[in-house]
Amino acid sequence: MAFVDKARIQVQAGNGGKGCESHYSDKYTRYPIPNGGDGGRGANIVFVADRNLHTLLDYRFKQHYVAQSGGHASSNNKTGKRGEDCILRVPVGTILWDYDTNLLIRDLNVHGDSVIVARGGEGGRGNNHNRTVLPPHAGEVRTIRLELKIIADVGLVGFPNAGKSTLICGVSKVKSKVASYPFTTKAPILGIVKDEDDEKRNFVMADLPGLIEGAHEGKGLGDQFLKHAERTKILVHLIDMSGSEGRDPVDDYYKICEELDLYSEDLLQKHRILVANKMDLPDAKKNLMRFKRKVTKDIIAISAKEQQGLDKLLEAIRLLL
Ligand SMILES: Nc1nc2c(ncn2[C@@H]2O[C@H](COP(=O)(O)OP(=O)(O)OP(=O)(O)O)[C@@H](O)[C@H]2O)c(=O)[nH]1
Ligand SMILES: [Mg+2]
Repeated sequence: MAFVDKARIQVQAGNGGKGCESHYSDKYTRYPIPNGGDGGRGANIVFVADRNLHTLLDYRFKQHYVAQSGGHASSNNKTGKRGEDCILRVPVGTILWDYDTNLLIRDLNVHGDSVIVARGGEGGRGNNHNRTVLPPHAGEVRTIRLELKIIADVGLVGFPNAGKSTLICGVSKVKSKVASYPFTTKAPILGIVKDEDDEKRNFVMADLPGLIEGAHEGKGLGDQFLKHAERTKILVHLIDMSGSEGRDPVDDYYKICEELDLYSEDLLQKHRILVANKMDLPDAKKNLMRFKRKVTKDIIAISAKEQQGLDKLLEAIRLLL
């Protein structure tokens, strides 16, 4: 499934620092006083959910993480320094599994959620207070499987050839196949629409396969992906305003609405942004005027191919999100 992102990494928590064996004596002490401190604790490996991240890509490039060891102790009762935790940030919705036992560790589904997956080793014991010196413990080593079910913020719906793939290619880095035959897109494809100035304004857009009449009954590529549309926050409904292939944009609009409604009422109730695409083609202006008279004036005109009107569309999406 295109909606699942996976990675596997090995983590190693920090080892404990060595404890110290030492004695204090001066000319007044009859018996030397033991004064070796304890070693510092090794650092933990911690996962934290972060809403500004969207993929596990980083973890596919770097697969080994080692946390800091604890500092060694010294005489005069000085304890070793504690290792600083190694924080691994993952997108909200990431599920962590132990690779070897296949047991669930944690489902990090709220921003800021955190979990320690590997504990740092205890520091070695020093000989102060007349204790025996003990060696430090090693940090935990673990293989973790990460799984992310990406939930798109925005889903693109519309007839085949409306220009959904052209649009997602224009606003994100994802490559979705564009061609002039219907059902070019056969599985959902996700793209991240970035805002250069503010990471918080990034969102995930899903290019969904085209809808046709009867999709709710499974016609065409049908309802398998309407399930995905159900999980998005808003829908962008794309209409080919040029009326190419002898199609009528007003008709197209009502047909798609009907399909969404027949599939589930929730889908029809979802926030939707109407978009008139292919405005660079000759008949588009005339059709748009008719569309505004007959259906609604609330529609954003763009040309996905010529990259016109995209800023206005992205602004409208961000406002709704
Ligand atoms: N002139 C013009 N052509 C466009 C525009 N947007 C898309 N097209 C063309 O329309 C055709 C279909 O575009 P796609 O982006 O593949 O359409 P789609 O909605 O993803 O289609 P499916 O994946 O089959 O559902 C391609 O030949 C595009 O080049 C546009 O704004 N203007
Ligand atoms: Mg497509």
